Amino acid sequence: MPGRRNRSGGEVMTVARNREETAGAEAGRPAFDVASVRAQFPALSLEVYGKPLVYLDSAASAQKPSAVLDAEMRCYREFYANVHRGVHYLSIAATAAYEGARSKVQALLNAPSARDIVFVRGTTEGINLVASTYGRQHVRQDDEVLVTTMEHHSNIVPWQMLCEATGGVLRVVPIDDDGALIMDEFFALLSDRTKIVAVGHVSNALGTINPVGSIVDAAHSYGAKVLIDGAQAVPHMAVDVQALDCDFYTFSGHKAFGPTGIGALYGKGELLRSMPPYEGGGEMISSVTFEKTEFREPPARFEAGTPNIAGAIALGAVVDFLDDLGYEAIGAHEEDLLSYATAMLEAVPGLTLVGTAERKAGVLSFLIDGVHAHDVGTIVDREGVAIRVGHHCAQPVMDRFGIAATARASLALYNTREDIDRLVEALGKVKEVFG
Ligand code: C6P
Repeated sequence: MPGRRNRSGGEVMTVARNREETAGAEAGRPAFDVASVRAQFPALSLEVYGKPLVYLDSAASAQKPSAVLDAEMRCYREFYANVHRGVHYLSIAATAAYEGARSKVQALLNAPSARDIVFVRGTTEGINLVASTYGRQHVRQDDEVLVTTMEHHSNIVPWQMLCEATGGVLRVVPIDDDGALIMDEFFALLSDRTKIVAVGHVSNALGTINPVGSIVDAAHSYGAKVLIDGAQAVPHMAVDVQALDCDFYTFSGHKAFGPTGIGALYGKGELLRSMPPYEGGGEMISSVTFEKTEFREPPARFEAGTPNIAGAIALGAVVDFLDDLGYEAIGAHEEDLLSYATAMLEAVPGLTLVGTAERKAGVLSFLIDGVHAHDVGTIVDREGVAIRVGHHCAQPVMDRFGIAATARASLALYNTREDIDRLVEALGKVKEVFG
């Protein structure tokens, strides 16, 4: 995948500084043409309430390009059978495509080996898998697991459950008023008791991009392992797990333009090999007797039962799709959009942005004076604009800011400045209704 990765340090994410500098500047790539990108997403030409849809809810789940939809359908139509279980033609073809998709995800994350990639249902399952295997193995009474205030519930609850079961202690790194991690507090919380640090690469509620490279380095100096929740990063930026040196990295396909029910967990090979199984069942064993079962090497050990075959193959098509566009061009486009959206929203009377960290991805959480977020969401919906409202499965973030909910517009590579203009126009209706 030439030209896509930035290996120049621990923070491997590519949000370009300046649109002109990089959009289309990657060797041999056509310029990022948002109109032609949009044309690849059938859902983006829908009308709702008689108005063209503006989709600003990609952090919840992204729309799907035809190439991904076709890849999934093609599998079912042309080469579908169970994988790793058949000697017949279709099973061999499906297995080759399924394992091919694993290699594509390996390349996406720059993992050293395809064996380090476990297919999971999504980020939630990836985190639960690590908490219930590596976590159960290594966290003992009074050991500590570090998370941050800005984590999604999926990166809190599994660790809380682990701590309850083992006598471990959950510690929380606080965030400042802009929604940035307070790194001094993180360094102060690290100790020889820290066994796991679990941190989001990008916050779904605030958009903050965390300095995950520095977090990994500091955690490793205490012998702790680091899991990065990449659910909100992979759709937007290049991720290089080797440069980051993280121990685990997980993401969901559906937020990255892929199907629901498929995602991936990267784990360092030696860690995965040392971990017990997550679930028991077919294909994760090398032999079974009633006395004893021997387990297979990873990733099979962690993929009990028939996997989401077509979903995994479609996830492979996501990798091709992102690779064709190039993360540099995607990042430049989204950065331009984020600056535009930030300025436009800041100019809306009575609107306050929640999450103003210096390093941000395309998430704009906001409050409107005197109007409940749910009313904001409902009114803009009638104008054809889809946003999310609520606590975004990040209640501790809401508590930190002393609020119950925000309205959240989240951006993806297919959004345009016109989408932002439509949002701002729709917010004008909120003002009309609530005065
Ligand atoms: N956030 C949102 O609207 P799953 O549900 O397993 O695909 O992803 C869970 C998850 C984990 N971490 C982060 C940072 C996330 O943003 C999410 C999902 C969605 O923000 C749905 S709650």
